[in-house]
Amino acid sequence: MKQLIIINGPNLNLLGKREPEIYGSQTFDDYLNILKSKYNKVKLDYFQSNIEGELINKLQEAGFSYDGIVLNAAAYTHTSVGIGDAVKAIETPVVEVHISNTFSREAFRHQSYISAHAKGVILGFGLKSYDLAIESFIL
Ligand code: CA2
Repeated sequence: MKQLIIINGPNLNLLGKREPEIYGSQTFDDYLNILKSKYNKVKLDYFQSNIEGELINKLQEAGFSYDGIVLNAAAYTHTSVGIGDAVKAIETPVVEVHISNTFSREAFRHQSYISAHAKGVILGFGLKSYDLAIESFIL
């Protein structure tokens, strides 16, 4: 059985509770249950933190044992050399995911410190971006 982990960055714990016009009205916990039943042949773990160092620790911990990492580093995508370095350093392939189309938003969201080290990038499909990332690991 493939082992995947979704790692979500800062403020994604507010999904479904704030800014539904951008990020939708579903909480991530509800969506995670849908993902788990849809991809029941996969062992799907989940980690969320608002703290950069905790995200780096989790990438290092998961990055030598899991088959794939689905990473939405949220705002740290655009600022964190440390998270980019961690993605580069680990062995497990990382698919970078964003709910919104970051290229149709402010210019500062066009920069990613992760993309160059990711296996691929999926963005702009709402929460479906996570489905597509999981599928990229199982197809
Ligand atoms: O579109 C995405 O998935 C983002 O990674 C989301 C980040 C944003 O900084 C990136 O540019 C694009 C923001 C996540 C914040 O999520 C919230 C959810 C509900 C309410 C407020 C924030």
